[in-house]
Amino acid sequence: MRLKILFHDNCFDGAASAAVFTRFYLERINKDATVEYQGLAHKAGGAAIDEGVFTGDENAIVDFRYSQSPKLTWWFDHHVSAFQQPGDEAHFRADRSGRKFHDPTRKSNTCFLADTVREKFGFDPSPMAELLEWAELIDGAQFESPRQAVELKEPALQVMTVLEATRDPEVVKRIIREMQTRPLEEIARQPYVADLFRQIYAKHQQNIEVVRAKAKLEQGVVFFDVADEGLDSINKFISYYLYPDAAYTVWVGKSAARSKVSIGSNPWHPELRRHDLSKLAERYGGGGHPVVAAISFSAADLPKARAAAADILAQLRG
Ligand SMILES: [Mn+2]
Repeated sequence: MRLKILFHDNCFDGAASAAVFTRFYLERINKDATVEYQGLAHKAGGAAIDEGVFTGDENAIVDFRYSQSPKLTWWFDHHVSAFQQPGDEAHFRADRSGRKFHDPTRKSNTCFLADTVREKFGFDPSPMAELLEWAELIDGAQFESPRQAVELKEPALQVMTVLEATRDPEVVKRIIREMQTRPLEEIARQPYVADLFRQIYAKHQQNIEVVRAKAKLEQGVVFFDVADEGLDSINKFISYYLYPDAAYTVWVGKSAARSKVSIGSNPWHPELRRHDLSKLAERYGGGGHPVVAAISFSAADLPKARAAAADILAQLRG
């Protein structure tokens, strides 16, 4: 029996969700299953998930949007924008399998999944308590301070950084396998993680300087455009490290594969929030959470990404 687990790629919550689901499945559903992993990334225009990814006898998606494919047998997500295709939500509501779950009020998909399979399938998630705590803290942006989120001293945050930055799917899969049994401190100490972290951290220090040079705070909103630098993923708290009193950040990035507009609110100043960023992003084909969202465009559509960012900036500053 082959189990395929599809998870939100380059994301601590996505990887931790995959680790918890694996342990649950092997303990409570089928201990003899062989497990394969594949990360899913958001595509331009919110395109449907390619049928070709469902290669298991059972297929699970965790921390990523819904699919109406009959091959999808398990689903757990907490994104507000989980239903992107016409008919997705009605299809989910009509599902009677008892194996598909959505709760957009949950901070982390990892804890949502763990709680759900504990209640419904008698899984004991307590050996994974450390992982659950960090997933909740990271995905809920419950860091003590911008300093904690940007200086990355805790092992869990080093693992998070490697997961977010690596383009090597084997690294992500190895971390998912190790998250099932090993403490995060032990994972962070291993050379394949520690060496990558050192490289990424050096780049991260450069990114802080790029943002410092480019970012402008006006009317409570930080804006910067690092598309020309070829950056499309940076630590999302740098702007609050530099501007602790900002309410929002809007930035434009670009990689070989895509152009991207990222929108976030300052987690340390929730009282300054006046917009639902998920709704704002949906107008341009993106999505996410009320407090943090993003819109992906093709690499060639950088001018469209810039126009969307300018539009959103005007709305947040207005
Ligand atoms: Mn998540």
